[in-house]
Amino acid sequence: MPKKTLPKAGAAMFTKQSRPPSANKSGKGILSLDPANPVAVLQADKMAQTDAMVAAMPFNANKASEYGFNSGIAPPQGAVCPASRLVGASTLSEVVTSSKVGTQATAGLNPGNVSLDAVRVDSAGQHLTTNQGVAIADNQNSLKFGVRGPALLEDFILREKITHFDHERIPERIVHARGSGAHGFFECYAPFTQHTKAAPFQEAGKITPVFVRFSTVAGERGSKDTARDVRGFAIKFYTDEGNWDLVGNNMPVFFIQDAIKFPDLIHAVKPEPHNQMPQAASAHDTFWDFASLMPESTHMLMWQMSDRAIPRSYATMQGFGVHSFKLVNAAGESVFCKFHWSPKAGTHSLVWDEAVKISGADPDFHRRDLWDRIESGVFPEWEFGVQVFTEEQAEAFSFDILDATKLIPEELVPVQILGRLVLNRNPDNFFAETEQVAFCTAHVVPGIDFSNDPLLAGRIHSYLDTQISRLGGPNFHELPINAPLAQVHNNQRDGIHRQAIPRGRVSYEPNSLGGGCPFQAGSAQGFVTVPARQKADDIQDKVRSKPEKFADHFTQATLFYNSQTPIEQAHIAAAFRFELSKVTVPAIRERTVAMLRNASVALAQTVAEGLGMPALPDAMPRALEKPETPEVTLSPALSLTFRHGDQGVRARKVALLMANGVAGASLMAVHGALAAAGAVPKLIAPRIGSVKNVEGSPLIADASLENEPGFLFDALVLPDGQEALTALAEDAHTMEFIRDQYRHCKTILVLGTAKALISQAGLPSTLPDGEADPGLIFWSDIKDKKAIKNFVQAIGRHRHFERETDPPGV
Ligand code: HDE
Repeated sequence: MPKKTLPKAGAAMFTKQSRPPSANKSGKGILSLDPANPVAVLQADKMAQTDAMVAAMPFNANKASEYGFNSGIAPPQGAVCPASRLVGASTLSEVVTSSKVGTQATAGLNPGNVSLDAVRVDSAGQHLTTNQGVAIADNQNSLKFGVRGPALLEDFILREKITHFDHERIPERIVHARGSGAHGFFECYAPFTQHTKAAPFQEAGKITPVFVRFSTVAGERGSKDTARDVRGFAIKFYTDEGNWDLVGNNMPVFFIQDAIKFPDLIHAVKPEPHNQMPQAASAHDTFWDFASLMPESTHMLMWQMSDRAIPRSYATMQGFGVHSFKLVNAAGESVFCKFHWSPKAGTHSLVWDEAVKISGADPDFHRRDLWDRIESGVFPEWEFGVQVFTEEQAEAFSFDILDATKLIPEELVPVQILGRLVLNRNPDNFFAETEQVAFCTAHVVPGIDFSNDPLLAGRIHSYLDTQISRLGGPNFHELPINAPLAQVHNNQRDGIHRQAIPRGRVSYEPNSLGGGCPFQAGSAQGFVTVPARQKADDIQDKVRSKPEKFADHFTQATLFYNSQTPIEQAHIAAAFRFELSKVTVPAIRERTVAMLRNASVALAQTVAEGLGMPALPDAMPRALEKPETPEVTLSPALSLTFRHGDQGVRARKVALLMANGVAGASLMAVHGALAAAGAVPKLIAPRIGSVKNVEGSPLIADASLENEPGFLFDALVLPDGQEALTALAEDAHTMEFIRDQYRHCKTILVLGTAKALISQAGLPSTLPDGEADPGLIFWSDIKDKKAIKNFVQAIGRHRHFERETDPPGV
């Protein structure tokens, strides 16, 4: 839309030259127009211009366009602009210098991340001040009457400091309270204008700044990162047409189908209300009571019991928009779509025993991992893709695309890659950025629209609503992390903590006193809702019900389970066994297994045996006896192993054990090779500090066996050197270190005589089937470079599940 260029305000207002010829006439009788009185001249100018402008709008020309269906599809642009900034000015002397929304703003150009940069505080070289900017002479003592006397009420410095401290906390998010965030960018690979006019997808190479927050769902703000849980994957795109928040998860489906059940779901999974236990865990009575009464949750339960729920890193998990959305192009044509994020590093998870141990040793495991990756320049990266499909295709699917408990198999509708997401900057301040960021599913931009998914409808309301209590009022969008880079102009006013200082006296539309500004953008530039979404809805009236296909609760649960590799299936069964073994009411356990039986008899059978049930319960009655035949019965794309990524070792943490008397040369050769491959090698000794190296200068330990136990690492190197091996063997931490690495199916490199530690730790030297263990690599000849290469490749495979037994042998 062409923007009118307005004369600049400010100093120019005070010059005679800015006075239009009509000023004398309009100013008559109100001010004496003494040319020596520039203020009077200016006031007269203002009145004259105002009068002319109001007169130019004898009626609301757009009124007629507010009625009828077609007006709703293509609303017109609003009315005129003022002749100059003077007419809209609050005062005669105003100058609006902001480069974002001020007089100086250049039409069509969005400055960089002004909102954040303008408020970053750098205290280097600065003295302490109060919040009023008054220098503080003494920050050690409160003001007292005599050194041993009472403190004085007069001490405004003490009182300001304590009062601010008293109010440092804000309510945590009701769900997704625990999370971590980072800045980055989205880069478009190629224009996708045939399907969407959304700003980020308009041209190849276009960069859109983003802020991303990952989270768990059930735990409180200080809870552990490695709980078995869904992970939030929320992205705020600061597009040049406003903010777009894609608030998704690391799983493509959800537990429930209608927003009205969300408070029930969350009440069931959160710590039980009488004793606030358990924290960050679904393994308790109320969750499984609810879940087993809601058979539509079966598909999501499969995902939640899979290794997806215990990711190795935020950087190694997929992301999904979950709901069906719409893409809209410049011609107003629309298609349905699903959004996907796929990690370039591959999808990798923890194993349960490891996740439990990590939660004790490092509850910040994922937060630390994200921070470390970005600080060390190993930027997490994902490819962004869409599944695009038409309404006609959707109607023919065996499932309903408005049902958030269903996914669209990639084998049915392939994912088209549109660009990449890179996270390259940690926040400066956790609270100001990660805690105060406010994602809202209602934040969409022209080119993106909603589907009629009833779960999404509730979310469109919920997120904006929740920010009002969490961030204290309706102006949370003005917090720097939430402020769009695009300009904001509307007639919303006031409210707690208002930052913007709107100029002028007009705060309504239509107006003529502000020259009609800000005016409605019209369909050419503004957001227009796609009129037709689901044809079936048009012929129905108000109703509280669900579409018939929503009643198929099990077909896709079966699809997911059957598409997993045997090891993934075994993990799912073990997770059900663990969770249900924590349920104290036998009838809830039985009901859940009866429900599972509808998805997979084999799974139900394994779980029943694992729970010591005498017999497999009868299958739960189905809501829909004869579901439609699915288009796809096996979807390899649903297995974690399908997305192994580049199989590199970047950011993988490798422990190199050592003690006094270590043979340093071979150990440091491995260290060098790992670092060169992008891994993070760490020297671990019985205590931190210097360690005697029999072959050269002492080595400095990065951590101790006690403060960074084995399960925190992706791989292990056992050193050569008899004295060191004896010292390590005497420390039980070493044995735990080695056993955990082995049990969690990680790669172990054994240098020279360290072979002895393997047998001392009780590790079998072959796989259960007698084959060689590809994750157990022995290296005796330092000149043989092949062993290191094998080691790096083996780490790239992430795990050696061939080794795994249930129960574990080691
Ligand atoms: Fe959320 N959800 N949700 N959710 N959700 C929130 O918003 C809600 C749902 C998701 O990092 C809350 O700011 C309802 C699905 C993420 O800040 C709240 C329903 C998906 C985050 C809320 C859902 C999500 C939230 C809590 C059912 C995946 C964290 C604090 C209708 C597509 C965003 C807040 C962040 C957070 C409501 C279901 C993802 C209360 C009512 C499905 C990633 O507004």
